[in-house]
This record gives sequence, structure tokens and C-alpha cells, in this order.
Amino acid sequence: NACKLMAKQKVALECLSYHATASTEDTNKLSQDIIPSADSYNLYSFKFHDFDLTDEDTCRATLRMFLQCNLVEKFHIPYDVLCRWILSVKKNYRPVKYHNWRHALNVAQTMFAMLKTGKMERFMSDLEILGLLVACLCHDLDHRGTNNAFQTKTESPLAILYSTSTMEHHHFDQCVMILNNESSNIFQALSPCDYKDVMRVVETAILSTDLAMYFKKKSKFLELVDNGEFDWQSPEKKELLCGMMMTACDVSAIAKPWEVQHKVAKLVADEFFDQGDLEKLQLNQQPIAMMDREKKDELPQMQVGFIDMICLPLYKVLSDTFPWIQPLYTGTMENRQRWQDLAEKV
Ligand code: 5BB
Ligand code: ZN
Repeated sequence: NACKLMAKQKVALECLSYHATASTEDTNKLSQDIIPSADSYNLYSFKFHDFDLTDEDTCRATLRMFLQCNLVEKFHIPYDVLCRWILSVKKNYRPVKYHNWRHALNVAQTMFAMLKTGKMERFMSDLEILGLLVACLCHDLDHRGTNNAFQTKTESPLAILYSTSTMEHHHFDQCVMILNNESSNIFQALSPCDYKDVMRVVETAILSTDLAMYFKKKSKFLELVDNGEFDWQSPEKKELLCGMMMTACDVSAIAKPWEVQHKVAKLVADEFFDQGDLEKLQLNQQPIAMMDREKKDELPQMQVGFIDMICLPLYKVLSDTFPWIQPLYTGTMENRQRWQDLAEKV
């Protein structure tokens, strides 16, 4: 309809200034780089963080994960196309405090560690592994540092276009946009059938990163686990499992060593506070506590709430079913204690 068409045009125009394919120069440079080992980047560890990595290193670490999963060979991805795709994805993240390219890299690395160290790759086909890694890297593309509720409140073109899972639909659109450029289409050698299948994996995985979807899928997943499910091969079960894995990766900063978690939580808070400022100034509204700078002392208590409500239940059920990912559970438990201690001090 007319209204949506207008919204789409507005979004497209807004994006034009941002949308960019990586330059030939950058692509050539990356494709000639020597890619350091997975161990040198700590890629197999649940304690991975990006603090010591240069921007170039973040691209090399991403390439390393694709190589380590043998995806380049298996899916005949031209190496320069993969390099251009990675650089283009990176370029289409905005420099917001938390939901930026480095967050995407961290999410993808947790997926890599869950598949490898967590031994979950045995439940996945190669095509699903490809789809999941791509989904992780693209799942917050063009994030503006504001959430779905903000899009709705401001009646942004994006909210007119998509009334539910607004940002997540946009992240997927951006992902498709990069792939629609043949020079950065890493799926170009796939058969039409594989192409369709991998895009479906990517789409459902990105849409599952909406927390509202997580709560919807969680009960269904718990039901399966309670019934002692060990076969994850049917399409519906696979979709549920992939969704749970995406959320587990998305919030995995909560399971990192304390110094990392503490630093990242501050970035999350700063981005929330920036949105709160916008709500005060643009909308003349009182932001919720989470986004209110004046209430930053409540942060430790909020982290405990976040851990109890979302992270621990998720990591518990996943590590009961897939024991090798338990570091995500124990790491979160340790951080819960730290935040609890801080909460009691104030
Ligand atoms: C989360 C759901 N929201 C709709 C209301 C608030 N809650 S919360 O109470 O669990 C909460 C979570 C409150 C404060 C928070 O951070 C304060 C700095 C957080 C929180 N969220 N803390 C974190 O460390 C992280 Br990581 C996150 C995730 C932020 C992105 C949300 C996207 C959800 C992905 C499944
Ligand atoms: Zn995310």
C-alpha cells in the first residue's frame, strides 16, 4: 500500500548515504593479508574479546572463522568476494556505542565457539553453519542505537514499514542488500535450492534476535527439552534451536570474564542513556529507568535482573542439553555474584 511504499522510499533514501560496498583497495589489501591462526585470536574460547584487536584484525579474525569451518572450499566462495563482503558488512554498521561491528564480531565468535568448542556443529549441516555465521555478523546491521519501542514512539519510517520486530526486519533487509551486490555475494556459487535454504536460515536467525521472539520460542523449546528430545533434525526443531543459539550468542557478553563484562555493560548502558536523552529532548518523555542517566546507580541491580530473567534460564537449559557450552552458564553465574555484590553496596 501507499503508506508502506513511502516508508520504504524514506528508509531507502536514509540508507543511501550510509550504504556502501567496500572499496577495491581495501578488498585487495585484506585478500592479500596473511590470516593469523584461530588460537592467536583466541577464537575457540568463550572468553574471547575484541579489545586488543585493530579494525584490520577484526576482519582477519572473521575470515579465520570462515576458513576454520571450511566454508570457503565447501561453498566455493571466491576469496576476494568474501573479503569484500566482510568489509561491506563492517562498513554498514554505525559507530554507536554498543550495537556496532565489534558487537557483531563478538556474537559470531560465540557462535563459532558454541559450534566448535561447544561441539554443537554435529547437529548442524554445513549450510546451516554458513547461515548462522552470516546471521550473527549481520544481525544488527545499520543499528541506530535505539530500540524497537523508540521506532514505534517516533513513528520512524522503519516502524511504519514493519510494525513488529522493526529493527530486526531492517537488519535482515540490510543483509540482503549487501548480498544483492554480485561482487559481495558470498552465496553466488550456491544452487538455487541451497540459496533459498541458506537465506531462510539467515532470515529466521536474525528475526529470532528480537527478545520478544525469544520469549515466544522459549516455552516451546523447554517443552521439547523436558520431553527428553535428542533429535534436532526436523525443520521446526532446528529453527527453535537456532533461535535459542542466536539469543545465547547475542547476550554472551554477560558470560565473559568480569573485566570484559564490566566494560561491555558500561557500553550497553551508555547506548541506553543516549536513547533516554533523545526521549527527553525529542519526545519530552521520561525514559524508563534503564535509559535514565539519573538512575545509573541501579545498573548492578538491573544486570542481576537481566541475568535472572533472561541469561541464566537460557544458558541452563542449553547447557543441560549441550554440556560443552557450560562455560557460558558458569561465567554468567560468576558475574551475577559480582553484580549482586555491587548492588548491595549502594
Ligand atoms: C531487558 C528487556 N527490556 C525490554 C527491558 C529491560 N530488560 S532488563 O531489565 O533485563 C535489562 C537488560 C536492564 C538493563 C540492562 O542493561 C543495563 C546496562 C539490560 C541488558 N541488556 N544488559 C546487558 O548487559 C545486555 Br548485553 C543487554 C542486552 C541489550 C540488547 C537487547 C537485545 C536483546 C537480545 C536478545
Ligand atoms: Zn545484537
